[in-house]
Amino acid sequence: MQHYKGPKPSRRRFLSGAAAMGAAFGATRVTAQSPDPLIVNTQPWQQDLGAGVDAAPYGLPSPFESDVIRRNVPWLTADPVSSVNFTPLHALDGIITPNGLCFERHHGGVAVIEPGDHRLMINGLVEKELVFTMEDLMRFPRENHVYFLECAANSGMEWAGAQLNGCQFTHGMIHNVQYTGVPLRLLLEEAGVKTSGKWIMVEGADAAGMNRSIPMEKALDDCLIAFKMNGEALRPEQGYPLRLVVPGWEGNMWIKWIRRIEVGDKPWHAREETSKYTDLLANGVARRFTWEMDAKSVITSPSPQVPITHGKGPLVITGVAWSGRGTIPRVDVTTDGGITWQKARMSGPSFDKSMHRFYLEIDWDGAPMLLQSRAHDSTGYVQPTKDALRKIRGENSIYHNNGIQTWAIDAEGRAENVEIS
Ligand SMILES: Nc1nc2c(c(=O)[nH]1)N[C@H]1C(S)=C(S)[C@@H](COP(=O)(O)O)O[C@H]1N2
Ligand SMILES: [Mo]
Repeated sequence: MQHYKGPKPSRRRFLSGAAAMGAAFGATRVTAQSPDPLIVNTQPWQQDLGAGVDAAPYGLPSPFESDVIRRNVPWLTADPVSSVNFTPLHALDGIITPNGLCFERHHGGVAVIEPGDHRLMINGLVEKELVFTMEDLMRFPRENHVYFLECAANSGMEWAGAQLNGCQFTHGMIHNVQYTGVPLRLLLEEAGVKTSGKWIMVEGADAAGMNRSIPMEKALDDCLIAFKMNGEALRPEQGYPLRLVVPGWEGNMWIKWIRRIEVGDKPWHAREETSKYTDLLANGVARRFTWEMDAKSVITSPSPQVPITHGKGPLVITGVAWSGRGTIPRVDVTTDGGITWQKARMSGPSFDKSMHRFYLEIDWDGAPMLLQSRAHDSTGYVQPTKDALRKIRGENSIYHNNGIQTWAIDAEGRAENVEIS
């Protein structure tokens, strides 16, 4: 395990919160002696007409944002077809993940499906087995909800100690979008679930199929059969034309390109295979099902990919927090490795099982910091330290690592992934 050995920050320096901030924000005083050529001279982009409304029928980000992209870690998996890439959390703000930046996790690559050829079947322990076309689904009442999807393996590489340098890689197996879809409950009611139907098995139309089991209680609660994300059609990578949304539960149950729902009396895994996503506990016993994602948070800036470049003075610390069990009413931030904590400012909508955005504005004195954030969810649960998690779950786990993340900031403003204990 890699532990932090740098200078320990002292308590004194960090008592200055936003309220104590006396310094001016970052702006240059205008004087006749030092005119800024970028404001006093006419710039090239002011001298010619720009592109017209026919230049970009589907708009893309500014070319100056070309670094804000999903990235993969080639050594993580043998093949990009059964692999994962990561959301650039460090470069985003607010709570919504833009569609083109949502991380992807495929077991058999992206299926390309013409919506007219797509079918969704409900079979098994139902009164009538049904097949829906996309057109059929559009006739059911639909709902809009913002939910996070987090892969159970998010931060999994960090169990044994600080490893990947950037929140894109340590925490980027998550996205948060607004879904439009039909409540799964309505489709199951249409088919008529028999009283013996206690589980659903959900299957994708991709080469991997997946076949995941979900208890009937959850299926009838808040699951959606979604066809839109952030207002537009699902991206192929996210399951176009249909995906299952399982709010608050681990990503691998959110079947993409969903084509079949089989109602059964027991979990599919009990019949066909063993679960692929198990949590190995300290006593060597594997926990077969862990569904809800526990409360978690991470500081997205400053962080290893976003060092502080403006020197000391006013500094905006920001990050995201989420819980599979509700909302996030509170996030605490420490700049001294947990000696003192300050309540961060939450900003933006607070939806159930959605990402939340927090900020802490400080007056940075230019000394090293150990930055951490700690989420509290609406059930009262508080995000644990990594050491506390290891005490319960041992050193051999991969999945469901929701421990507190530490970034060590040096006097130059550079950030590094470390662990302190
Ligand atoms: N059909 C199908 N559904 C799938 C997968 C898959 O490979 N095939 N991967 C699962 C896993 S493990 C995760 S974490 C999420 C990832 O969703 P995303 O690609 O939209 O991020 O989809 C899940 N649904
Ligand atoms: Mo996953």
